[in-house]
Amino acid sequence: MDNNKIANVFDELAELLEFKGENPFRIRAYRQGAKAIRDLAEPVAQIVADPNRKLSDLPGIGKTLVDKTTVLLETGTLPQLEKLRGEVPEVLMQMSGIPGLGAKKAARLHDELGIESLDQLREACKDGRVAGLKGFGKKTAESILGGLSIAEQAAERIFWSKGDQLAASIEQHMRDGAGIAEMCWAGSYRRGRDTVGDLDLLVVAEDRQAAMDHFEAYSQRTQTIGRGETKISIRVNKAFQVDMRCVEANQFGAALQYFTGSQAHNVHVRRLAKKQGLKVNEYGVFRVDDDTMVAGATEQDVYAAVGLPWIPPELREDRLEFQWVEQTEPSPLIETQEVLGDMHMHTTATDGQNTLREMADAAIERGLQYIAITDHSQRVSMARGLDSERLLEQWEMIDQLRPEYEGRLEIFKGIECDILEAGGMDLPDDVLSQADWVLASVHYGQRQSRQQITDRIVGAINNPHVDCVAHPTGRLINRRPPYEVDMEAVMQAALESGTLLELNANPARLDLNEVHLAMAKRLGIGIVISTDAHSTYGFEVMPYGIKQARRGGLTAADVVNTRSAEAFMAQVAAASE
Ligand code: DGT
Ligand code: CA
Ligand code: CA
Ligand code: ZN
Repeated sequence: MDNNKIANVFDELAELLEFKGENPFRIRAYRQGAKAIRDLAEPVAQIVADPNRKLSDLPGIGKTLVDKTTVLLETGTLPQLEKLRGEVPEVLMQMSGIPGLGAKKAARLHDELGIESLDQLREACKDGRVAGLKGFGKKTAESILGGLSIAEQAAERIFWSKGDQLAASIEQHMRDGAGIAEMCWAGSYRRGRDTVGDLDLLVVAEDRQAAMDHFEAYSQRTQTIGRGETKISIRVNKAFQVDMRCVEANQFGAALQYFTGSQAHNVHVRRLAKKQGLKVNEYGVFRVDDDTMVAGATEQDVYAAVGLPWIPPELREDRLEFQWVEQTEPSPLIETQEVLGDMHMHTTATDGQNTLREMADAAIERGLQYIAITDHSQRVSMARGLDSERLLEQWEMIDQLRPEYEGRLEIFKGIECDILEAGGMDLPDDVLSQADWVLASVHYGQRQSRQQITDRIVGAINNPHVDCVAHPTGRLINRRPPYEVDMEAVMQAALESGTLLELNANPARLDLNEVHLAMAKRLGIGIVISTDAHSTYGFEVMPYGIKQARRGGLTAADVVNTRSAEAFMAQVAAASE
């Protein structure tokens, strides 16, 4: 059993226990354990097998989790899981996957209205039965309906980061098989879309049947949807589809170009080709008059044949790329290793899982040169947000730590300060003025009108102490739409005041999105890509932010935290003047 499967078991266990009304601490322990295992850089089995190491030394894994992991590794299942599955109706599990519908409400819908399926739930929301339940009301019924459609979309499209884990695992499996000469992912995954509908793999194989057999032998396959001469589709983990196509080596580039898409990009390329008497399809580039093949083995050849430089997959949306190629020397898009600082993270002072010192050490290990500690402000009471006093104490601690880290890591005194519902900042100006770095963010009152939200954010931007707006649109992919906010007004204000905008690299956020990033770049607004790490593992999400930045056409020059700590702070200081 791999880490992901074990983590899924613990998540399911937590979910089931919640329905049974179990001790919340126990439930949380399972969820934390699931996350810790999912985030591990090596197989859990390896640690268990090593007599010199203890699983319980890992943060977030207590004795119960150790025992259960051992049983899972040995037997592939848990008696407790099987038992609970039998006790909790499946529809309850489905309902709990709906945003805004917790275990308690789901149980009442099942018990009091006899809801046995999501279709029945939808009906009951529409015909007023849900609204009629005590404590539910019309608003709840409406939000459940909204949640149902979000959940449906979520069932179809997965986060890019999840697609990435699955792709890596399948790729590893395929490499173990013999006779694969070439292999590359195509589709939306290769383009780095924030969610992917399915995965598309292209291979060149000596023996196609053998390659397909091996593909079908993938351990997480649950079903084969279809298998033909050159294409096979399987289902993985119940819902997710993975396609594999076998192509000839001399057509690999053409197939890769075609199946990477996007469709809109391909339409544009074909139009350019046609003007030159060429046609492009998944088999190659051909002269229209005599059908001679002029390219096909590599993508470079295909693009060159129609007079284009090779275009990074992230740009292939027919949005920016045909301007990008017009540059005399198209500038390379940003790479993860160009990022030198991380300007958004949390510690145990609020809702982070690691101490300031642990975060600093982990940052050095990642090769970062500077970080800003940005815990929550007091309004975020759920996360024990900092009031002025506690914040000043934290900054004192940073002052004390600084000499120890000199020459290794610059630690900036920051804060993620809430923008209050009524407008204005959550901490007084005389405190904010002492910070090196102030992030402003909206966490409450997200459903206010467009005018209200826009005014709040623009107000924060115009506060001279605010340096950057964190996760500017507030979206949570598959879970929550962005706030109603006038981004043009926000960008105009940011431009005038020199305030920076964040690209939050958390794979569930990726906020700003690629379209807004391109807009910011065009206007010349500085972007800061940060992880919003809530633990030392949290730094790992940076590449997801970089993917998104590349989709927005960003180069290192557009991203302020690719500069040295000194240059970064010089720009921040210049904006405050
Ligand atoms: P997804 O899977 O919904 O996240 O998005 P894609 O872009 O991966 O779409 P998918 O898997 O249906 O197809 C992969 C690529 O293959 C797509 O981006 C473009 C190309 N493609 C697929 N079907 C067609 C088609 O009917 N016409 C054209 N021109 N291209 C297609
Ligand atoms: Ca796809
Ligand atoms: Ca596909
Ligand atoms: Zn944060």
